[in-house]
Amino acid sequence: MAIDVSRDQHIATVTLNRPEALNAFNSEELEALLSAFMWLREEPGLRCVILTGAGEKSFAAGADIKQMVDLDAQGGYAFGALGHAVANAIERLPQPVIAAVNGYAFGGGCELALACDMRICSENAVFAQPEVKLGIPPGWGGSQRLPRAVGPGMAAELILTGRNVRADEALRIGLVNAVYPIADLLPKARDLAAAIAANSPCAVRAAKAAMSRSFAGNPATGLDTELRLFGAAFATADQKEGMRAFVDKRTPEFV
Ligand code: DAK
Repeated sequence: MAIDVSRDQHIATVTLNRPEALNAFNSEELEALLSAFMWLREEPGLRCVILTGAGEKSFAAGADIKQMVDLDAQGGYAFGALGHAVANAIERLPQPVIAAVNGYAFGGGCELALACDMRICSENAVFAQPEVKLGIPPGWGGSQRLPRAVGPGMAAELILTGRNVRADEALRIGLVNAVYPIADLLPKARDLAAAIAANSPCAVRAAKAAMSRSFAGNPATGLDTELRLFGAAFATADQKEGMRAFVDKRTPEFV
């Protein structure tokens, strides 16, 4: 199977596992990844997801160029739509998703990392949106999500030149939150996931849902969403427990 899913208590790890093609995605992998995320959203007790690639060389080298080479416009649209469905499923997962980028994140690989809530990477990571070098524009959301992550001017430079971004630059421009030696990447991703999972699951989901609206067109819509979710949080047991624990000077226990 090209997509591996494992679970440790509140945290799931999804591993892209097609090392012979540097974890590039063909339709089969995309379908499997979509199924995995549709399944994860219903998993009881799941609080955080880590997305990573197998091996020490590549997170994902993008869409499968060998599969795309002969596509016509209709086939290209269908392949693009499948990539969109996967990126949207990641972005819309109620639980936060951390991309642990362990090497190349090119094209669709970079775009799936961008659909995650946050990215950390290894020292050997290299990011790029090289689609323009292949005669296509980014097709899995990179034109929308990269400007959000690094600002419109830097996104324009990266998308229009297709140049590589190494880990130190990725950190500097805000594409990743932290850079680690490759051996430390997954342990650090798990630490980050555990820090999230220790918090109120209701509040974490509400915060993710509200943040997702901050880029959904009209900022007023995002602010309205934030206000609605903030009010709704006061109807949850998590809010009662979290605030009661503070008052009682103890650690909250969220169930
Ligand atoms: N697709 C298919 N196979 C790939 C691949 C890819 N993206 N990347 C690597 N491979 C395969 C290689 O062909 C090679 O296979 P064999 O020749 O051994 O059979 C194997 O993985 C190892 O690769 P290399 O031998 O090239 O390894 P190196 O270490 O020398 O180089 C590399 C690593 C990552 C620098 C290089 O492989 C590379 O440049 N790969 C291509 C990266 C790339 O350009 N990715 C972007 C793909 S385009 C849209 C829909 C979708 C998209 C856009 C629009 N619309 C509908 C509008 C998405 C676009 C993309 O993601």
